[in-house]
Amino acid sequence: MSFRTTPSVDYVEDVSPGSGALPPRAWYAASDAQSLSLNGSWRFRLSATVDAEDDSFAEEGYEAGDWAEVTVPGHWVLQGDGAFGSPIYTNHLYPFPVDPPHVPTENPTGDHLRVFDLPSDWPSDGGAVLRFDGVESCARVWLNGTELGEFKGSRLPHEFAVGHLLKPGGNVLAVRVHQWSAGSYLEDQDQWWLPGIFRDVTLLHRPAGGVGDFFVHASYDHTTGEGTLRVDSDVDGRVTVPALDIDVATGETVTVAVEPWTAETPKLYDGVLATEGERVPLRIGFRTVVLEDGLVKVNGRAVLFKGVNRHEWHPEQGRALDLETMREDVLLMKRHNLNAVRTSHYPPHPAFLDLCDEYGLWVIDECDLETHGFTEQDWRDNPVDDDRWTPALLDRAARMVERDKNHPSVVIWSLGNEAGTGRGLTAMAEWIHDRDPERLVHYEGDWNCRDTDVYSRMYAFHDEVEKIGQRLDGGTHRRRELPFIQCEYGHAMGNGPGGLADYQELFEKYERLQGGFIWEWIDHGVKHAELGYAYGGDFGEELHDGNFVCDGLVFPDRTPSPGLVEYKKVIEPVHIEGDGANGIVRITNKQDFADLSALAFEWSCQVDGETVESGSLSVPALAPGESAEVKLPEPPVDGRGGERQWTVRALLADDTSWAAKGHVVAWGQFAAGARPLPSFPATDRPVRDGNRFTLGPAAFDARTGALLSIGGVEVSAPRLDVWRAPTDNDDGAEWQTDTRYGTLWRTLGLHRMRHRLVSVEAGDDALTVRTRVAPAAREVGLDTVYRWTSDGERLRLSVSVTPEGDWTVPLPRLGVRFGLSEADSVEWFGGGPGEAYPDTRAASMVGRWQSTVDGLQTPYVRPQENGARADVRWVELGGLRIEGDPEFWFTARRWTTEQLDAARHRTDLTPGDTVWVNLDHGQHGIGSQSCGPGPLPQYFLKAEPAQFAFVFSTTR
Ligand code: IPT
Repeated sequence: MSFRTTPSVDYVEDVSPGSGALPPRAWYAASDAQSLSLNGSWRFRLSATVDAEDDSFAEEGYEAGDWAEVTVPGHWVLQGDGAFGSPIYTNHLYPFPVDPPHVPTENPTGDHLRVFDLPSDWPSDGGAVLRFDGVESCARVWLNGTELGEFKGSRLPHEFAVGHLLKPGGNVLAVRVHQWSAGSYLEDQDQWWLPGIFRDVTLLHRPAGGVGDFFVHASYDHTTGEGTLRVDSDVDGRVTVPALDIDVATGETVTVAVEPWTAETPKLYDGVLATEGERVPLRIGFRTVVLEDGLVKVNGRAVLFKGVNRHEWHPEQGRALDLETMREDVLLMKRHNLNAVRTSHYPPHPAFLDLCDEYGLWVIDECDLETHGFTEQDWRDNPVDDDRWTPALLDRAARMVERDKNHPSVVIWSLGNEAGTGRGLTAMAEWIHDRDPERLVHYEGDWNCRDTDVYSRMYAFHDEVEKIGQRLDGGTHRRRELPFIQCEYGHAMGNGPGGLADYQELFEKYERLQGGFIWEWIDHGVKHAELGYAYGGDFGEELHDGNFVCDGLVFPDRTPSPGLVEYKKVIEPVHIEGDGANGIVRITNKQDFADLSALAFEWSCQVDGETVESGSLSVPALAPGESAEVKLPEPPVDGRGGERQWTVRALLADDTSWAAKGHVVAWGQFAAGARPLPSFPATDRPVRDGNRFTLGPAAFDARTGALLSIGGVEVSAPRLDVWRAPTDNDDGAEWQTDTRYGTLWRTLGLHRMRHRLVSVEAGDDALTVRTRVAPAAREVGLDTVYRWTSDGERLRLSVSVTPEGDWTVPLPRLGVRFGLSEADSVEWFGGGPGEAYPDTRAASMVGRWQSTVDGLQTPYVRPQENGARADVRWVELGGLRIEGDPEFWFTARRWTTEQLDAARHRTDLTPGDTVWVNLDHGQHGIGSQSCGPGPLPQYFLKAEPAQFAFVFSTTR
C-alpha cells in the first residue's frame, strides 16, 4: 500500500504561481474607499519543516497566547535575537541542492496569526480585498478558517477577495510562510535570503461600483507641446484634471497643452478617476518614450541615464523599508545628480515609484526573476527555458506591469536579471510589449537582443564600450540598430569604483551610449552587536559570498561613501571648465531637457587655498547641450605671491523639493598661476654627537641613519613603504586570474619588505642613507636613497627610488611611512574633503581642509586601504608641517597597514599609541575589478625610477 504523507503541501514545490488570488491590477496608495492596515505585531510560530505543525492555527478560536510575536512588515530571521534563525547570503549559488522544483525538507516555516476587528465605520456594503505587497517566498492564507489560496512571487502584490468572510470583530487572519519554495528557483538574486511578510498587509474596502483596474495613458507630443490623456478603466467613470480643465469619460481621449514630465522637470498633474462607487487620486505625468533612430528618446530627445541599481535595504529591517527610508534614498540620489534607477532585481515597494514620479528619476522597473544559480550546470534545466514554468513567469510579468503601469517615471520594463536565455523570457517580452507598447523592454542576459529594445550589458570594459559606441562591435542585425546601456557597471564594493570619469567620457562622446547604472546603491550590511555590520559568513552560513554583499555607493546607514561623491561630480549636469590664465570660464549645460535657469553661479578666487574674493557670475540660461564662455573678474591684487586658483560653482537658485537653495550641483576649478615649490638652500651640515647626528632641527641615529626627532617632535623614522591593505578591487573577483593584484602583491611579498642598510654618509651639506628594500625569497628590489638637508630650521627629505630586477606587477603605493606619538587634528592644503585615488579623484577639490585622524578614515564595512587625500601641498599634524615637492598623497591612521589588512570588520581595528602617516608619491589606481575592469593603464603605478621630496618643520 502506498500513500502520500504530505498532500497538503504540494503547492510549495509546485511550479505554478499559486491559486486563489485575484487578477493583478493597478496599485494606488489611497482612494476614498476605506482601508485597514494590518501591519503591526503578529503572533508567530516557527517550524523547521513545512508540515511540522498542522494548519489548525488557522481556525477560529485557536489559542496562540504562548506564541512569540513578530513585526509585520518584517523578516523573522532579523527578529527574535537569533531565536528565529539567521540570514543567509549567497551571490548566485542556491543555498539548497539544484533539484527543481524541489526544495529541502528543512524548510523554515513561519505561521503568522493576527486577529482584527473592523473599524466601527467600516461600510457594510460592497466587498473587500486583502492585499499582500510582499511575502518571501511562498504563503498560504486563511481568513476565519476559510482557505483563500497560496502564492509565490516574493516582491509582487497578491490580493484575495474576502468580503464574504469578514465579520465586525474577531477576524482571524492566518498566514503560513515557507522560506523555500519552487519560487525560490526564480529568486536567486545576489542578496540575503530573508523570509517573511516584509511588505504591507492591507484590507481594502471595495465599494459597489468601485474602481477596478485602470491604465493611464499620458503621452506628450514635443512638436506641438500637447499632451494626450486617455484612462482605460475596467469600470466606467470620469477623469478630471482641474489644472488642465479636463473632464472626460474613461476611455475617451483628450489633447491639451501641457508641461511634460521628465526626470529633470517632473511635472505631475493631480487628477481623479471617479467611478460610481469610488474616487482614486491620479498623479499624471505626460511623456512619450520611443525607440527612434536607434536611441531611447523621451519627448523627442535622447536621454543619458546617470543611474544606479537599487536593492531595497535597511541594516536592521532588511527589505522591509519604511516610507522615510525610501524618501531618503530618492533625496540622496537627487542630491548627488543621479537621474535614473534600475530596481534591481525586483519591483520595489510601490511607494518608491510614487517618489520617483514626484522627485524625478527615470526608472527601469525589473521583474522579480533571477535563475543565476543554473549557470553552475551550464544552465541545464533553467526554468526560463522550460514551458512548465512559463505560467509563473508570465504571472510575474503581469503582476509587475499591472501594478506599476501608471507611473510616468517607469520608462523601461526589465524581464529580470541573470536568468540565461529561453522561451519563457520571450513569452514575457511578448506579453509586455503587447500589454504596454508605450514603454521599452530590457533584459541583459540576451546579447542578441531577441526580445529587447536596448542592447544592455554589465561590467563591459572601457575599450569594449568604446567599440560599441563606435558601432564596431558587430552582433546581430537587430542589436546593431539598438542603443546601448550598461545596466550594471562601476562595482562599488569597498574602496572605489575607479574609472567612472573615463566611462562617463565615453557615454558623453558616443550617441549610441545612453549611460549606465552603477552597481549598486547600498551596502547590505546587517547591523550586528559585535561586528558592527555583518556580511556573508558572519551567521555561520555553509555557503556564502562574504562581503560581496557590501558593494554600495552608500554605507549600510546610508552615509554617502566617497564613491557616491565621486559619481556626483562625474555626472554633474553642468560642465565648468576654465582657462585661468585668461580668466575665462566655459559653462556647458549637460542636461537633456532643462535649461540652466534653476541654477545660480558663483566664482571665488583662492590664494594658497584660502578664498580671498568671491562673487556671483552671470551665466545665460543655456538650453540643453549649449555652452557659453563667461569672463571672470580681474584677479584680486594680492602681494603674497602664493598659489592662485579659481573655483566656480553652480548652485540651486531656489529651494527645490529635494534640496535647499545654495545646494552645490556642479563645480570646476582651475589654476590661475603655478604653485611655488618649497625649496631652501642646504646650509646646515650634519654634526655627530656620540651616537647621534644632528642636522638643523633633526636628530638621527648615527649608526642607522634613522630620523629620531624634528624639533621637539619624536617620530619613528620615515622609510620607504609600498604596501597598502588590498582593496576589494585590488583583490579582484575570483574569475579574474592574471590581474588580481592583491594576491600577486602578496605572492611577491610586498607586504613584508625588508630594508637593508647599505651606508650612512655624512657629507658637507647632507646626511645620505642608502638602502635596498626587497621581499624575502625574491631578487627584485628597490634601491632607496634618503637624502636629508637643512637650512637650520627646516628639514628636507629627498627620496630616490631605483627598481632593480624584473618588476612584472605595479606597486600598491610608493612613498614613506613614519609614526607620530601624538596627533589628532589635521589641517591640509590640497585635495579634499574626502579621499581620492588616481582614478577616483574627480571630486577632490583643492582647498584648505581640516579634520581629525579619526575623521580621515573611510569606514568600509570590510576594512581596506582608504582615506588618502590627493594633491596635498602641505599638511600639519602632530606638531609637524610637511610640504611636498611635488604634491603628495597623504594618509594617517591609528593602526598600521598590516593591522588594517588583517581586519575583517571595523570592530577589529583598535587604535594604538602611534599615528601612522603615509606620504606617497604615487598610488596605484583603484579600478572596479571586484566585478569589472581593473584600473586603466594610465592609473598604474609602475615600478620605475622616482624622486620626490618633503620639507618638515615644526608648528609648535
Ligand atoms: C551581477 C549581478 O547582476 C548583480 O546582481 C550582482 O551580483 C553583481 O553582478 C555583482 O555584485 S552578475 C556578475 C557576476 C556578472
